[in-house]
Amino acid sequence: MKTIFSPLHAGHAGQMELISGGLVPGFEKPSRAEYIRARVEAEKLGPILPPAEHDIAAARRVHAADYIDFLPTVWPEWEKAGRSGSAFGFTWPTRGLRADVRPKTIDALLGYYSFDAGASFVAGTWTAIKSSFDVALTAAGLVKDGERAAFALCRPPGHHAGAAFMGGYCFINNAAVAAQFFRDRGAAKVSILDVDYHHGNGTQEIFYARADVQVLNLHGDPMTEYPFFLGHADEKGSGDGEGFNVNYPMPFGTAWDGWSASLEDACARLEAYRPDVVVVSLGVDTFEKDPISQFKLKSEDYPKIGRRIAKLGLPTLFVMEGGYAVEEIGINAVGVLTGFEQ
Ligand code: SP5
Ligand code: ZN
Repeated sequence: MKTIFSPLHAGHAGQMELISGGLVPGFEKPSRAEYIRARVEAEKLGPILPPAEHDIAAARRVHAADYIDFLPTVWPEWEKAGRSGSAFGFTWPTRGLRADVRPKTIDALLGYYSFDAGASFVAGTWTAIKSSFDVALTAAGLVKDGERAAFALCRPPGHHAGAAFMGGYCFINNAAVAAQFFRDRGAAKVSILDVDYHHGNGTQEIFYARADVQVLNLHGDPMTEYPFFLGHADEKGSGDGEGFNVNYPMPFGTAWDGWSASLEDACARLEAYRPDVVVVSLGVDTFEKDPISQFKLKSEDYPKIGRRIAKLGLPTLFVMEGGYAVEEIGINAVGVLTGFEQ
């Protein structure tokens, strides 16, 4: 299968992250994408192609226009305020505060448009976000034009980004943009299968009231794992979307046996839904050596994920999400893809 990749991701570098009581270099770093790209080459998965530039209007199909317009302004406004370092918020409109009034300063807006301090900006961040969006849409275009599958090697990732907020290393929800692209180009139904260790809260929020995009999510139980405030089993969709959101929260320590039982159930529901196309939010932070996660999948398990997805027999777009054990991230992510092609 073809891989779409942009070197522009590399400008999103050196951003800091608040974790376990300290400000540390972000786990979501450029070497992640480079290890994956190198493994795509080593395994001869197929050609690696650059993205075509796409109109940002496609992002407004799933995100609020004011949120999308805000993103390119962050770093310039931050510099205008005399700042350096990493731009992120520190005040959030939680229960009891006003989220209906849009504030005016960069500090306030960063809080207004985020749910955590995990999506911070440096000088090259907007260019990287835009390139990641272009990567997703270019790969989606290949699948729309008849390729069995394509790999969008997106960085930064997207599944924590909601209609009007960033967080969890995510800014534009690449998988959601791609799913909407398929809908807008004639697909009647799309399924998103999110196998990242963390719940894809942004993807769930975007499609929660819709029956035309089924969202299946396998992840660490939010009672004890980030993003904490969404991803429980009783979240099944609302209104027209009732029954089209399915969550599989799993406890710390979950290994292949437990995890693959959830995958099996998700695949059965996906088959029953009969979508025209599948978007896989491909995170490999389920790996036993992941530095911020608590599942126990082994490298030998990833090709099995790919084989199960291939058995669905549907056009499939893989969109890169998380995975922070950088030495093995290429082996694991590309393992899914080679498993798919076997
Ligand atoms: C796309 C994606 O995978 N985003 C993940 C964002 C996770 N951010 C919060 C991580 C908190 C980890 N806490 C465990 C500390 C272990 N030392
Ligand atoms: Zn994750």
